[in-house]
Amino acid sequence: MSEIRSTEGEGRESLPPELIHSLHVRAKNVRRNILLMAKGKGQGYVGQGLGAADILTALYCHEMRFDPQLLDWPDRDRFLLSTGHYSIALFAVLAELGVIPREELSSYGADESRLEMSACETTPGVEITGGSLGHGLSQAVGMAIGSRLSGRNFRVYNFLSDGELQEGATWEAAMAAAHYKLDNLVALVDVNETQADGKVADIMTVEPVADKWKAFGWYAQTINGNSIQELVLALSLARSVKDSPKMIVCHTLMGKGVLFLEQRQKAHFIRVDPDEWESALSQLEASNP
Ligand SMILES: Cc1ncc(C[n+]2csc(CCOP(=O)(O)OP(=O)(O)O)c2C)c(N)n1
Ligand SMILES: [Mg+2]
Repeated sequence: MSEIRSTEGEGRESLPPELIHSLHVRAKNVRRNILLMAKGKGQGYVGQGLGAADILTALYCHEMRFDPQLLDWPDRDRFLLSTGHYSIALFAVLAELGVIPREELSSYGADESRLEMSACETTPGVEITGGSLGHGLSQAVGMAIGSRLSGRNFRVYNFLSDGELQEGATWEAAMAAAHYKLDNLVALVDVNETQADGKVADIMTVEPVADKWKAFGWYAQTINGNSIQELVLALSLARSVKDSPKMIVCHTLMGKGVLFLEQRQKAHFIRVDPDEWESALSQLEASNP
């Protein structure tokens, strides 16, 4: 049932240009929110946020059944952020959708702020408390089974990172998801080739990522996670595949959209001077669209 493929170049013409344009505009807004958050305290997981902005935009602004006015709607699709330190990206898209007030963004990472550097489920719109890596997929499996048993049929999306694939619990959950044929479960892994202490390939390689998921009985696709077109197509295909859980392996560039952050060698945690956040914002504004 599982298959490895790339959607690159396929079917782009079948996607309405206005849809792609509107999602590009949204993704840029999300990136702006990320920079405004980082500017507040002068630091944060900005590289991850900018790298994952297109993934969260495609999910929240297009694919997921999610109503920002009805956060407790029982039939909503669930987005589970395993990687709590990517909270900056989640808050940015929630702010774009009006769930989090824009004025609050600058409090990211500050004492008493709801916008913690590792996401907590007490913040509106956040489904699980992340931070301790390797637990999100197990929770996603439980929720996907719960969706089936309750007859609600919501979908569950789990966002993982490549460093997180080194956690053994992830693979126990992967086995269970395939065993129960959880076709309402879609996982996306951000392969940015980096973890806290350096390059994933140097510390403990996780490649070949898609082959591993295929071997575990998942339907696997590999795409450019900074291409809105590829994300929209891959999510649509994942939705249509039956009888197995689905993995989308997303290759992304840390710092995407801000040249000097894209070129940074150590990007796991970024701390720069206040005037540099201003130039980051200017670089973003100058970029397309
Ligand atoms: C169980 C657990 N072990 C260690 C950590 C510390 N930690 C936080 S982020 C991180 C890096 C994980 O890799 P990845 O998410 O790919 O890093 P990034 O791409 O964000 O640089 C680690 C080891 C943690 N949060 N949880
Ligand atoms: Mg990584």
